[in-house]
Order: sequence, then C-alpha cells, then structure tokens
Amino acid sequence: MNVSQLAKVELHLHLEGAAPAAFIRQLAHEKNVDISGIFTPDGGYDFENFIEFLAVYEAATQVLQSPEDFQRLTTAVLAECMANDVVYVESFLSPEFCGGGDLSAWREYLHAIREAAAQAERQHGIIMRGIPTCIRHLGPERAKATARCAAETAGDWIVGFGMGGDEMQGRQGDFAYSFDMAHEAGLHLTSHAGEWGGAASVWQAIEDLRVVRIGHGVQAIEDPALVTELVAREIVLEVCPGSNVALGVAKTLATHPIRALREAGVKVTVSTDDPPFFSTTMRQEYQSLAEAYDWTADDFRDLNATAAAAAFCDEATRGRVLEKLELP
Ligand code: MCF
Ligand code: ZN
Repeated sequence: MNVSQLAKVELHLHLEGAAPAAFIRQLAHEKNVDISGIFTPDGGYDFENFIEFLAVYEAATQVLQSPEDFQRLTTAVLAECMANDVVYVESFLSPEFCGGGDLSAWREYLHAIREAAAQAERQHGIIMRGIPTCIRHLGPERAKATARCAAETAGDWIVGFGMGGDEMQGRQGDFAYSFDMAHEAGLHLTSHAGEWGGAASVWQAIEDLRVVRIGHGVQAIEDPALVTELVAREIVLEVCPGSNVALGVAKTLATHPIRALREAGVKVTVSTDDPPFFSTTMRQEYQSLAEAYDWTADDFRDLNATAAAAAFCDEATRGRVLEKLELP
C-alpha cells in the first residue's frame, strides 16, 4: 500500500481555511456577495504572501453567515478529510466568524457544526473535535470573548483552546488571561508560534501560555536550547509542511526543519492547515514527505501514534482512534 493511503490523524486544520474555493464561490453566488477579487483565474485562492493570505481568508469568511452555512461547510470539509483517509481530525473554530464572539450565537453555530460532525461520524465513522481559536491580530480584548465562548462550551467535543493569526503583532503573553480562562475550564492549549515569530515566540508560548502543543513551531530549530526544552517537556508540534512552503516559511521540503526536529527527538505531527489555500491534501503531504525524506510506512505510523497520543480528546475516544489506526 502507498504510504499516502494510510489512516491518518490531523490535529491542525482551520475549518474556514479548509473550505474549497468552489464552495466559497458557490456561497458568494447564492448570497450575492462579490468576492471575485480573492480568486485566481483558474479558481484557486489568490495571495502572494502571509499578510495577503490572512486578508483573503477573512474575505472568504464573509460568505459564511449562518449556522446552516457552517453545517454545510463542516460536511464538505469532513468529506475531504475522509477522501484523505483521515480518521480523526481536530479543527480550529472561530467564534469571531460564528457570531462575532456573542455566546448565544456561538452556541447556535456550534450546534450546527456538531450536527454535521455527528452525521459524518454516524455514516462514515470519522471523528471530529473542535478547538475554538482566538485571532491574534484582533488583540487580547477580543480574545477574551472567544475564550469565554470556549470555556462555556468546554466538554467532550470542545476539547481545546488556541490562537492563530498574525504572529508579528503583540506577544503571546498578552493573551495569558484568555488562555488561563480556557485552562481553568479544562481545555487543552495550543498556540501558533514559531511560524513567523522565531524561536522567541515558541519560548513565550510555552512559558507564558502553558501550551502543550504548538501550531507550526518549526523555527524552534534556530535555538538548540529550545529544542532541548521541547524534547524535555514533550511539547508536540503541529507541523504543516505544505503550508510552510506555500507561504515561504521554508523554501522547499528538502530544507524544511521537520526532519531535523524529529531527529532531535521533538514530537512532531503532520497536518495541512488550510489545504485548498495551499493546494495540498493529507495524502499529498504524506506523498511529498515520503519522497523528500525516504520516510517509510513505519515513519508515518510513528507520526500518527504521536498525533493520537497528543489529541485533546478523552481516553475512550483516543482508544477508538488507535483502533482505527490499527495501533496498540
Ligand atoms: O496557520 C495558518 C497561518 N498562520 C497563522 N494563522 C492562520 C493560519 N490559517 C488560519 N490562520 C488564522 C487566520 O487569522 O486563524 C484564523 C484566521 O482568521 C482562524 S482560526 C479558526
Ligand atoms: Zn494554522
């Protein structure tokens, strides 16, 4: 069997960022919203760099206006996950795009997302869990409303709290209040760091926010003391190689830090981030890694074992995931 067809766990997937461009174009058509400027002539998302990516992402979310839109989105995204043999996926959800941080609106959006997830699980067995995520460039005050939404809905489905967005703005520690609130509600913590903000940003995330996973984290390779610390603390990196190459964090897969980090003993996992934006899929990621590094099925089973162990779900769910992966 080709390694790209192995059963997979994906820990780093933004729900809106996983929306196929055709899905967003269709919603724009239905709602009469003109966002034609965000698409390339051949129908993909059009951006040249990280800042443009964030702007195009946010423009695309304009057509996601109701719980029903998010229900359709979740169904479409899970279909794509299944087509890539993903058996368990944790998705970042944004209360900002689901009611603007209003708690009762968030509950309605969440209900719709969970309906779609429950139906996919009943019909096809795929398991999804949600991680509400604040948007760094909107600042610490807005993050508090997101954290409150997360804390109030924490449970067996909302399992974590995270932060994405423009890492060049502010410091990780500016968001400590929100991360503390989420932690007290029993949520597991992750934050995007070390994608643009260097090793210093990863240090801040582990020291100031008490995260147990890092989104990206690949720039940790610049600081040997940090690599040692990540190994000692068993911090898990949600690495998204295709995203990093598409946005210019790494020039090529051959020079991407994932291999060196893994060889240094850091716990790494593989995800797609925002697959249609970066013209990637989970199968494509596995295929590219296998070709670039000669990784075998055993390497990928090892990555999935790390991901399953690092999943924020409860132990009963983890057991089901391990069964699907055919891992002990
Ligand atoms: O991981 C990629 C690139 N780095 C940082 N942020 C994001 C990525 N994909 C989406 N985001 C951000 C973006 O600001 O996360 C937010 C978006 O608004 C959504 S979180 C559900
Ligand atoms: Zn991300």
